[in-house]
Amino acid sequence: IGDIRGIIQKLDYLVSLGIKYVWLSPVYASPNVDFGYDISDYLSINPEYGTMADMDQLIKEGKKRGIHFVMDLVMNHTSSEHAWFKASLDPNSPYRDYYYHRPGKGKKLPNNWTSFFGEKAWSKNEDGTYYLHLFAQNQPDLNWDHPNMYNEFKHIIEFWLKKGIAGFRCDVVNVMYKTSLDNGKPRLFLKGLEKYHSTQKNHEILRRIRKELIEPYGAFLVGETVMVNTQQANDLLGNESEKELDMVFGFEHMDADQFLVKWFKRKFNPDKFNRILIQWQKDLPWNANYFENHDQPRSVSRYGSAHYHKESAKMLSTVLLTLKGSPFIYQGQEIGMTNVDYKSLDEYMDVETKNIWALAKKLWIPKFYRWHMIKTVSRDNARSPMQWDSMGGFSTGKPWLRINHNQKKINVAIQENDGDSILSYYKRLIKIRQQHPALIEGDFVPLIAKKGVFAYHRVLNNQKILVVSNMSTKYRKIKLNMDGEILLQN
Ligand code: TEU
Repeated sequence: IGDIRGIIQKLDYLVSLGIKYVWLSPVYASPNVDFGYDISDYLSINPEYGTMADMDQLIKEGKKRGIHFVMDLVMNHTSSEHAWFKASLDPNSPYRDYYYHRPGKGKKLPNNWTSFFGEKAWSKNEDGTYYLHLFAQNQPDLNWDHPNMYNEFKHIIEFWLKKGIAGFRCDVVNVMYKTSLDNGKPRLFLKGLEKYHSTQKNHEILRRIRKELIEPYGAFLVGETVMVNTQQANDLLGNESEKELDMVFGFEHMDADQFLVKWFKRKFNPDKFNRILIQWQKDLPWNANYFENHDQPRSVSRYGSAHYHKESAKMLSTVLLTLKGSPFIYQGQEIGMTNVDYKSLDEYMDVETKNIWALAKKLWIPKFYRWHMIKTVSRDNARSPMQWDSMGGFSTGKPWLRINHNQKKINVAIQENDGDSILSYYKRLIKIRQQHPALIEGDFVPLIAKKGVFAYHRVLNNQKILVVSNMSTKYRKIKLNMDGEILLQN
């Protein structure tokens, strides 16, 4: 499954790649309904992954090698197995209002909200009342109006910062505070959104966390901010006197290959993708740049071409690592791992994938199209195990999710011995980035975003770096002044 001792074993690999920070998806105790995003105890490690002693050792071994850890912090919801939730099932418990328990309205649910995973946002308690969950049924939402909530998380945040972690990636951080539980306006999906999306109180909570808990430790926060434009993203960064997050993960560029919702894919539109990237580059002082994470399909399958697997993986990495901001590389991206080749629904583990399959069936979406949706969009595309070598590379045991059959061709062992591999390219690119201040602090000056060609300068004092990429599958001619030295090409 890839446990903490396994990460310790691979720290030197991360060093060879040039990695400085590692964001761990949640490793806390969890029944794993949503693979760690349903936390049952924030102060302990999931025994499947190891012990707290392993975690301490990981942090220590990382430090020796100049690698810092970022923990995932889920403040919007807990697991329904968390002690708070279990206690809250008793109406007289002091924990009752840690969550939103409400009676139904006659035969109806307390309101018309729908969840991120396509279901109704309420589920029934044994006593006939309902509880709110914006994600899976086993992920009840916390009530941030409760006077204890801040202190509960203060305790958790300080516990981890004292261990020496560098900061937090904050899960769905702009939907935590609900202004009311009134019915939401008519919307195709996520009914109720306007009652909790980036609310004023949410900003206040984040500013307080930042000032009182994060700043004293010199730590940082990168927020997963759902459905924000650049204006709203900037608001979540705050300003000099009242800072909030250090960086945000926006989603707008993830829309360049979809209609309305992610489950309806259309042909990738590179010009749209690049225009959105340009806008975020211009409007934000610093970006959290990513093309992949544990919720998104693999970028080389999504934006690249199977015919030009190697070239497109290298091209995408070049853009990712030369935009202004902090580049986030998702495990396996550095070897060009692709979407998985699962053949039937039972090979998938993801709760969202299963919910959407069921919902699509209810909506009479034909099976061939449901299958197409899952194949191209399922989060398990990114979650199949890291391809260390042609055997899988973990152990002789059965992995929690099947390894992609292309592991024989795409794996670390092969690429480490090939100077022309995607992995070798990443290594060179990261070095170049570290050696050229223009690629870090330099201004971003867009030049072309047309017909799949993306070109820009990064400029600092008299250092000027030109980045040109071709996201189409055709030859393209461009007119640009290109005198100078070639740093890297694919
Ligand atoms: O994701 C929240 C989110 O809005 C989406 O990216 C989501 O995963 C889904 O794809 C919406 O269709 C975060 C985590 O990254 C995700 O893994 C968790 O499942 C979710 O929050 C709940 O904690």
